[in-house]
Amino acid sequence: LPSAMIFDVDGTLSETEELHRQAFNEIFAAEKLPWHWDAADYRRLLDVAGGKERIAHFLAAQPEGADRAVGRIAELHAAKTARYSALIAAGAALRPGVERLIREAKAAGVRLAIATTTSLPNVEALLGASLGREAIALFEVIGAGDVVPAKKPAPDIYQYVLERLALPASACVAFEDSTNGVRAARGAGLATIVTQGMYTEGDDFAGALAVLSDLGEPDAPYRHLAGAGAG
Ligand code: XBP
Ligand code: MG
Repeated sequence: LPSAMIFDVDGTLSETEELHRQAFNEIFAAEKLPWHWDAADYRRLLDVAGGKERIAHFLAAQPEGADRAVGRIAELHAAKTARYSALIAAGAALRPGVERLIREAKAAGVRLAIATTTSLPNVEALLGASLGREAIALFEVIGAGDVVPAKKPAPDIYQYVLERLALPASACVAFEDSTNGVRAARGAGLATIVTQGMYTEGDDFAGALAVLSDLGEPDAPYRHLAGAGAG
């Protein structure tokens, strides 16, 4: 067993990106900003990790209107975080197998941590809504949001978490869902297991230890293999 498991949040613990997208769009509408990100737009925008960085990247490509928002990115993003946390609190499900892995790992003495680009209130809202507030304490280290200036694919957030765990990368395993996430974890020297998600299926996961559809559930071990033998 590894000494610690380090989990990404968005796309890995839960399919949260549709709620992030909804929260961004609701804030644009509330502020009368003429933008709406559809799913295809958002898939491209996910190349830039971090909500503030994503808005800035988007604004830089707008032919007009961006000047109304460019000085307000932090304010717009704070409103988006508040909206997203409320959406998550109203209902959030973990991906298959996540709760079982977390609980079995903890029971076996494996230390648990989080390395995410998203903001801490969002992590707490997700864990609280899915596992209960007390589950936040299952994670010994939560590296989130702006605690490191360079977001994924930079390795900084994983290095931050490893330092606080006081463990070498070789003693840990990372769980990720995206190209940026794998690059960050691999950049920190971590073996990385990928569970592909709705926005990341088929992406480049070069260097990953394994690429899975999900972490499975013991009562449905062959579910995602349906059709695998065809052809
Ligand atoms: C997820 C992200 C996050 C969320 C938005 O990346 O890129 O930016 O989409 O979160 P990862 P914030 O799963 O690789 O950490 O708006 O709170 O930044
Ligand atoms: Mg992710």
